[in-house]
Amino acid sequence: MNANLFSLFLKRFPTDSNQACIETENGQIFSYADLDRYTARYANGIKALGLQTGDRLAAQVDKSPYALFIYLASLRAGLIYLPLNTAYRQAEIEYFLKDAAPKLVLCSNHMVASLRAIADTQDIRHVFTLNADGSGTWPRQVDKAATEFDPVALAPDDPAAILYTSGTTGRPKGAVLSHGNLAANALTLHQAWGWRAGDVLLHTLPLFHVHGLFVACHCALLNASKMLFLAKFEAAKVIELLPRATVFMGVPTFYTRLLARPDFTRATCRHMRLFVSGSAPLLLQTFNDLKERTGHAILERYGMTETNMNTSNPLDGPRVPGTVGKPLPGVSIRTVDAAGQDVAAGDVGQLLVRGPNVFKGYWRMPERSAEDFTPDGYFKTGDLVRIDQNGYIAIVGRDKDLIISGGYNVYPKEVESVLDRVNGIVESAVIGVPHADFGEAVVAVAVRAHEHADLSETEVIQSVKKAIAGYKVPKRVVFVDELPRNAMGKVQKNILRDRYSDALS
Ligand code: MCA
Ligand code: AMP
Repeated sequence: MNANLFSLFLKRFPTDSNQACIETENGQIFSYADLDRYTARYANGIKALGLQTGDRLAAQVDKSPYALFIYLASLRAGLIYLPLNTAYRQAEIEYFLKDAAPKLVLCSNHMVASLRAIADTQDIRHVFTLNADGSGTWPRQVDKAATEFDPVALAPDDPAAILYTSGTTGRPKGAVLSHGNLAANALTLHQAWGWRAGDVLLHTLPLFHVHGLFVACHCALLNASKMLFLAKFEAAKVIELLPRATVFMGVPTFYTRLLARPDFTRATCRHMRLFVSGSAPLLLQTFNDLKERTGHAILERYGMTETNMNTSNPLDGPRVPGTVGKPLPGVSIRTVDAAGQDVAAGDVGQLLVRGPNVFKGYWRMPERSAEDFTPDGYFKTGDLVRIDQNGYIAIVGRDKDLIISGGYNVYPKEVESVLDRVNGIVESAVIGVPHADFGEAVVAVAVRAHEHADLSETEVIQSVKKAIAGYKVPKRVVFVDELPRNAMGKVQKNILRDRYSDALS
């Protein structure tokens, strides 16, 4: 049997393939037959360039049906897909392309100059544009390609995608997800969340991370459902479209933004079956407010780039706020102390996970891959959890220096390295502080050199903005004479977090 994930989607196509697969905000409809034709054409185009199974295809494209089609075509052609956040700046992209060495790069028109410049230095021969309106050099390139293409025969362990996630070192690692990983998780979620005939997904997440690309799209495709596509989350548009949807997925910021609007009501949600939240902690208040306003209990689940989804609150049965539910079918967990010993029931420990959803390692980093697994094959999540007597898991902290801002992960080390290169800054510490909209947001505490005592907050922010994606840029920079350190010389970030906890309120 062909383990190519695209074959699984093909099998689940609706009997009438003229049924709608995607409806865009301007009312354009793409059927499942269109999906088949576009992805076949793209896959033929990929092959015509001479690309082979296992070659990488990088895409930094604005969200649109075509962006989804290029991912699906990459699966179909047996390539490894490398989705890139559209907010990434040149230096970030340079690292990913160098590390993953793609043979083909697709991007939106407004990014092509910088991507071409990078591609030239890295000997990447094929750079094409693919815009959200369907224009670009790629559509022209594949215009005459055939609309049939047999999915390349693959084994379950064959890689489907590389998604970069940063680390404590600040050096991003490419998590390699296999066709088997993605298929297993998609089938599990489809079942666990009770997808049924007639479900319509309102899709407002970006298409370059696990949540929007895999969790949301895979479930809908397995269900032969229609997706209402918004190019990005906008509360007013979501409220307009919700009456036509039954399923919605988002990060907690989406829910707080919806609740901030009086026109988000029980009537808006009259056909809704399921609201899913993840990627960041959902506040009890948000859960309760949505329940009161609409009658719906948000279903919170928990996952990681390396593992896709590990746990979920139940579809039937109590959804317990402040918890991420129980392990999904097929997922085994352990909770261990710093020495790797299992902790007693009810105690806090690091969560370890094992299952068909869990990746096998990082791209070309065997040493990091080995470090992050136990000898018996459990992946160390770095999340600290407590499990209650009913088996519900609460994430109580993180054994990793990570800020989650509006559902995007920011690794302080990466931002500190950029800050420390700003002329006039001697050293810095980056922390996450509470933020009403983003849950947590980035704040930098920095020490200026004496001769640069007039360096301003605005200048620092402008300078950092040139180097990294906007969501990683500190919302505030506070200057201090020195950073608090412990006896070992380590910066005491807990003191800074306490001191600046209301910096953004
Ligand atoms: C945008 N900005 C942000 C963020 N997003 N700042 C901090 N945190 C953010 N999340 C900044 C921009 O740099 C810009 O700054 C200004 O806000 C306005 O940008 P804009 O794009 O207009 O913002 P927005 O449209 O309001 O975006 C907010 C958003 C978006 C809709 C919440 O961040 C979003 O879609 N988040 C979802 C992320 C996601 O998909 N996460 C899943 C990861 P300036 O004005 O200074 O230039 S997958 C995952 O984590 C795992 C595996 C899992 O479990 O799901
Ligand atoms: P990523 O780098 O995008 O894979 O981020 C994964 C991390 O996001 C996890 O290790 C958790 O720390 C966090 N995360 C994901 N879902 C949740 C959730 N529902 N509640 C709290 N944290 C979450």
